[in-house]
Amino acid sequence: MQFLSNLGLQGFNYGTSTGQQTLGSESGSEKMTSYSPADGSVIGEVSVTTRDEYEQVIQAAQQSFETWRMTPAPQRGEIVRQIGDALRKHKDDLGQLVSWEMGKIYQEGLGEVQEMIDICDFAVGLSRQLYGLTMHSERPEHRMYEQWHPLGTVGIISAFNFPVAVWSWNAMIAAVCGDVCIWKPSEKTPLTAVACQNIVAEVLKANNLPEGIFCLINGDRTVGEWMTEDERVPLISATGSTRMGKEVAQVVGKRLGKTILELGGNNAIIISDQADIEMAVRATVFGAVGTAGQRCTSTRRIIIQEKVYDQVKSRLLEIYEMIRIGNPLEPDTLVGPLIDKDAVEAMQRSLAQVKEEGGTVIFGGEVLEGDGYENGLYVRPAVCEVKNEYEVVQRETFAPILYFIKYDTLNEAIAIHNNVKQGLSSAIFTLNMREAENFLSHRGSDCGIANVNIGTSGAEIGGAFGGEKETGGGRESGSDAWKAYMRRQTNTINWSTELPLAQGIKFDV
Ligand code: UN1
Repeated sequence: MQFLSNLGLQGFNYGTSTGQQTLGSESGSEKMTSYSPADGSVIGEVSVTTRDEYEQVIQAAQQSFETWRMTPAPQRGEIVRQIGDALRKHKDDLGQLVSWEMGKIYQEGLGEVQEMIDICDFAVGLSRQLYGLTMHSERPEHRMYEQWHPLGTVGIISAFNFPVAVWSWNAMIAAVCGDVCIWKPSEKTPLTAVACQNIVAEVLKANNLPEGIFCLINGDRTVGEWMTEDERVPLISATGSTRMGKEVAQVVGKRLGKTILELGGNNAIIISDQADIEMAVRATVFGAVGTAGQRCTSTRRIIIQEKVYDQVKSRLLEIYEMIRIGNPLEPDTLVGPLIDKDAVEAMQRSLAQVKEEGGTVIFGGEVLEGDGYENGLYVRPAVCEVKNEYEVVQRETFAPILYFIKYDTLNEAIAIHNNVKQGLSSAIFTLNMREAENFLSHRGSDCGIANVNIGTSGAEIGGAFGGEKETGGGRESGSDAWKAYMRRQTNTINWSTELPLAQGIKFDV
């Protein structure tokens, strides 16, 4: 596996780092093992962060913040530009590692690294902006404006399914904003994180930057909790399940810290009888089986107008028959393995529940056996006919299960669409402009992302990414999501010779 050594990875890897420096010792460290879901083989070991090492990381972060916040934002942008270049250089290797450690196909691994490159470019531009507003004072010869200052240390908790891109959305934006970061990646994908840390280290070294600007810690939830409980970390950005997000929100909320939460989705596509059906079906397939249904934007439900229901169903099943499932690094594969045994079991439980609640599994769902499938993590994507109100349909199962639901009127479709607890991504396929605008209007989709004639997954980095309701309300990546990484300050400057009070108050002393 040439890509491992190209990324500076060996059997044992330090999972705690303040930039270039690694903390811990090979002999003394507790270790966690990274397995490839592709074939169950061990890829490497990563040391678990101890409480002492965590303290050292926090202190390095706090110290480096003193210099980083005083580095002009465009110069911070220059560092991020160089990180983007380093990622370009390592795109193939990192794409392969993402694929090998997480299980998504190589094309999607490359796409993920491209998202990192894109966010670097975006952040570089942003580093010359970070605009505040000016406003007019009610008092003569006074000036009012607002400016944005860095927050401090940002804690990033990321999930296995986008093991590197989601970190970069947070870290690169935070970096140009003048913040320093501590990243705790998923325990399921620790090596991709070490690889990113190595790539960043090249740039830090070339620029003689202090330790502490980009930090890495590793471990289970205990390690995550040190950070969420820590008052020295003013912002926690967490991606993962709604259950995890609720816990993080409570712990951080208790100390009145800030959070950005990007949690579960239950994303649907409405397919109208006025849709380009072929286009709708193709978008559905990518959304439902891409990344083996393990994106938070994966398409979980399709809500189909009854006149085209049979047509959509037969065309979709035709394509599902042809989906090639296998080793994610093989160029022909479209669907790789699920991340682990727990994910396979959760999928099987959900399919059993579909039947218990009165639905039908009309295609797939089985765990594959035989050549290449020995580790039991390969499943055939499933299609089910259900009712939206089933408990199982209301839940996000992180697996390739697609639910079919029928509708008559568009109002009914939108009601079904919104009648779930999550609110991340959504789409309508229709060539009718009135239907499309209805879906995008105030009475339409209640999600953070709403698309017309494209699917629910595969968002571009330029928009703000995140969703409503149990999805957590946070926004990351593009648009003005950067504001969450800074603190706003309103400034009023008196350049007159008087001291007038606002609201015309007289207070003569
Ligand atoms: C995620 O699944 O956590 O929109 C992020 C998409 C990707 C990001 C998904 N750009 O599908």
